[in-house]
Amino acid sequence: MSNYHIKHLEEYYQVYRKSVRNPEQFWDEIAEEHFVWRKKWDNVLSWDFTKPEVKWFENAKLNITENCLDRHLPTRGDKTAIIFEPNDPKEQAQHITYSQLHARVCKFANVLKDKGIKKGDRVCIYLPMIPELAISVLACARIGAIHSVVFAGFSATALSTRINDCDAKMVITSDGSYRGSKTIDLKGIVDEALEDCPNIDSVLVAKRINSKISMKDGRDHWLQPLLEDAHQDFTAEVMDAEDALFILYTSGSTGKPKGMVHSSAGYMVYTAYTFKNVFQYKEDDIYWCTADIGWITGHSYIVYGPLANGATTVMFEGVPSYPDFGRFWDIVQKHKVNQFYTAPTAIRALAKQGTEYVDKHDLSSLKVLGTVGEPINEEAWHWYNENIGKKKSPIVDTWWQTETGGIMITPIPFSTPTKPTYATLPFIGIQPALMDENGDEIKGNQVEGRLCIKYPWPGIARTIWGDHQRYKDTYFSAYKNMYFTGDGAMRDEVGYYRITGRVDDVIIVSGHNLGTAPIEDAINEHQAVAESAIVGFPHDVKGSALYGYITLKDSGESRNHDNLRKEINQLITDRIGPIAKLDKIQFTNGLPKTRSGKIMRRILRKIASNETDKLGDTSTLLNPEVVQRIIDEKL
Ligand code: 7RM
Repeated sequence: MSNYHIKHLEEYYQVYRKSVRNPEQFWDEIAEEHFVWRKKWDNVLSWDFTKPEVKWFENAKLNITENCLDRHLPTRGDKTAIIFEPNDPKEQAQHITYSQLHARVCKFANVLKDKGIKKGDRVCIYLPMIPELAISVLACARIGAIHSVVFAGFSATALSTRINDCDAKMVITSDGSYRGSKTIDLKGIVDEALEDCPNIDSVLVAKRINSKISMKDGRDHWLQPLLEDAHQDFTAEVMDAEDALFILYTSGSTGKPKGMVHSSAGYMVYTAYTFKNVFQYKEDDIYWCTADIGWITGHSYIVYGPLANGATTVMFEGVPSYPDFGRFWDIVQKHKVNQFYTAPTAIRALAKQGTEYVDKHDLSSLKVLGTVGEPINEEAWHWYNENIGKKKSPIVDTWWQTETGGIMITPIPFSTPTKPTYATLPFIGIQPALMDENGDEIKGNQVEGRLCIKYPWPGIARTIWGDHQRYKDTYFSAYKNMYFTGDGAMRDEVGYYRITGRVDDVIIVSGHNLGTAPIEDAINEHQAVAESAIVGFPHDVKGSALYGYITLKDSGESRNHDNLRKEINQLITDRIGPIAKLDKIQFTNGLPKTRSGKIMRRILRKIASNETDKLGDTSTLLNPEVVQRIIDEKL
């Protein structure tokens, strides 16, 4: 029996039980029947969460691009693989077939090879959402180079940190990018970043906005002429199942970003299998995920998962508000999108505009709606269900992480009855556990705890680049023999999960994970700042927004506060990016601290959220007197 495509709830339970009773046999069958291998594995799984070490499909050989491209050529060569929808709706959309995509990836791989890129080298990709982004990702995979895509909204400092952390040799970028009515000078940002990156040998530059940019002799090369001259065949490099496919950076609660490393075989099997089932993708469907490929959602569910299934995947360059707030619905109508996957923050922003823009469009092609990135509030869920899905398209609220590679807790549409704000049931093969503060598992239903996973799944990240100890400390040390997610969750009376949010110092703003520590580090660089603490507070569009409590040095006391606020947000923009700017900045003459000198962010969080009645006992603080003052002076 093939368990590749689950079609009803009974089947889900049956396959789920099978997948947890005998995971190895289960994944062995999925991997065997639905992918092409250069050589099969000797062993399905070996693992030890105490080291931690996880290996799937040991000694198997493959190239993920043969699964995403070559194998489709005989049957789907003329099928559209990627629909590129440009920022400007007046510019023609591009339909790239599987044969064309294959040729373009091969040409690109030849260019990489020509420029000295070899298997195992790291290549940093800093591109807007244009076809070259997907193509360069696949070209790296084809040659066996490890791609590290950096979201093109990150600043020069954030980019150079990521380039240096993995010691990349090459950067792939563009002359600039379009974002609504604006253009962004991406090449300028790269040039600035590279002042601190001595090991970059070459920069490939795609032409997008035709701006005047400077090209450094010997280092920078225009991409298009190189591609034109390149051969359109490239024999895929043979990769080991456990060879790294890519690195993707995610914020940590402390210090520098974590370069999560994903494998070749396990990641492929997991993203393909989840894609097929979570979106119930059928041949000829048009699937659209609005994420940027700079995030894991784009890696797994714009590029690899859809292409491994021979799907048609939409890539949108623009923003939901340009030329107006009807743009998403315009694209759904234009391309007859069947599956639509977006973030709660986008839904809230669009819901704010009422239904005027929605009503003007024909959304009848939609069959499945998805959300990802943060908890979806009840109001947004209903708005999405009623106005976009017309109560006919199930909503899949998918919980997962950069670290998990693919979707972990989710309804299966048309099988799992949905429930607003609940991600519902574990996906096939996923064994969640809720843990209490003493490290014991909380069994039974109607309980709440910290969300862990008890058993490996093929998509789990294998390490943090260059820092296996940090991987162990972050994910495998809080609870014995468990992967700790950093999230809290509830389990209801029927076993459905509801994710309640982060339990660490990560704040999710508009679906972007932001660690408080790097933001505080940036603020503290300001010469007038003595100390700072960042907390999240509820925001009707962003989900959470950032509230900063800042104490000034004596020298800063006389400065104009509004100017200081501007300078501080500029510093954050320079160090991290505009997504990390603070919504509110309150200057205060002290921060509440424990006796050991730790800032009590819990108290600051309550104040920022107007929950001062729930402060609890503050008398044990080192400086309880500052609390009332902060409340009185709250913004
Ligand atoms: C895919 C992605 C991971 C964090 C995760 C959660 C939060 C993601 C949901 C969610 C509630 C969801 N990767 N999160 N999906 N919270 N419901 N459906 O977002 O690495 O960028 O973020 O996002 O806190 O730990 S991520």
